[in-house]
Amino acid sequence: MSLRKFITNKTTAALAVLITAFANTSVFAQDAAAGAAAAPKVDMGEVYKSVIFYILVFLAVCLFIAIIGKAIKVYELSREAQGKPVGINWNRVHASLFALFLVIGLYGVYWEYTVHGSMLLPDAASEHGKKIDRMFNLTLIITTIVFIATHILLFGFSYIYKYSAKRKAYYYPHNNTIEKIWTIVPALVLTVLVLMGFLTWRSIFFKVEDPNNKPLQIEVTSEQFKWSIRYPGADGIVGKKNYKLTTATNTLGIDFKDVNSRDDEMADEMVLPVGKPVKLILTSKDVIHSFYMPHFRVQLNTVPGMRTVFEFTPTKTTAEMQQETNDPNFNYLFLCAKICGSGHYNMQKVVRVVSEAEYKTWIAEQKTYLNDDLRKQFNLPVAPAPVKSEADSAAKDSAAVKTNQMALNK
Ligand SMILES: [Cu+2]
Repeated sequence: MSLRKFITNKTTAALAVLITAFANTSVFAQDAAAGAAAAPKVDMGEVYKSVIFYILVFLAVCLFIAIIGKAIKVYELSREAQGKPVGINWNRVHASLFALFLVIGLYGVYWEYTVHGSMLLPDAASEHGKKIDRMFNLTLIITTIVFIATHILLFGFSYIYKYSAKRKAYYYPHNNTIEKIWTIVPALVLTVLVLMGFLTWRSIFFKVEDPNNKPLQIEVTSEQFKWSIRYPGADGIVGKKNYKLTTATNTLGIDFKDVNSRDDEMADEMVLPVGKPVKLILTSKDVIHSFYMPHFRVQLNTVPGMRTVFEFTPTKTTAEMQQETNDPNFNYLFLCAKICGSGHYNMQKVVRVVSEAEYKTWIAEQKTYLNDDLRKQFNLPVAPAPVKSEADSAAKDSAAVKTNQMALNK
């Protein structure tokens, strides 16, 4: 069988397949039309948004490319059969595509930095956040330089050194100097980055508590799919918790036998006084969640059966940030940053950073966790919880504590 006959046969076969496919589709279309006349009308608008639509588009594009590929192949085979030189220099096409890819790719990098760069988080609103931002920016600058340089080399060399019949490739298997340079330089840069990261993290995480500026304790408990915030009350100490005490009325399992728990307050939002250190105590009731405060550069896992602690100082009030971002609706928030189940997206709460005076007014309005039901459950006298100042709580033999102890002993 001659080559031309072979091509003609194959083309006829392909055409036959295509005609059969179209014929079948039109039969299906007729069936569908008959069905549609009987069935209630379906709004086809949604079809374009469905996954099936995009899969069909993808398959159509693949088919189109395959047809073009086959057409080119036929064109080349026919030229070859007629003894003509090769029609398309694929070597040059590929090299040009490499060069084009480099230009488009580099423009893409520029576009990402200029257009999406402004969508990054605003300046850190906490003391330690500035250190994290410094690390982030330094890493970004170094990796961007390396990224651009290596890609220019990669695609540039592919273009410049494309196959040429006039040139013979130089066999260059090994060079110790080059090996040393590209091993030692990245190793040094990475060592510096890792060390800086370690030292930055250590300076943020391991702090010596200032006795004159004790942090405000706030306990945050995560569960599928909500956060519970507990403030310590007048004594400044968040009381003990025990998961075995969890009931329908005591959902956090707070141990009200611990005197420190009795004045603990619940809050629906997190309100922080500006410039005062905050000590977050993080726990979880069910699975691992991740407590994330993007504007303060705070992120830590909440782990069931474990207390994780993070201390930070907010430096900008919500009002200041609203001015800075030119957005009167701006609000700080904290959210879950670990896919924890179907309602994960809904795990967020507002954080308000306010002046010390505003904070005091707000905290005075919050309800205590301890209510009459819980008092009965813990055999506590049904009376207002003793309100103690920090100084009072140190004096454990105060009358109020004694009364409570007696109630407990009963
Ligand atoms: Cu989550």
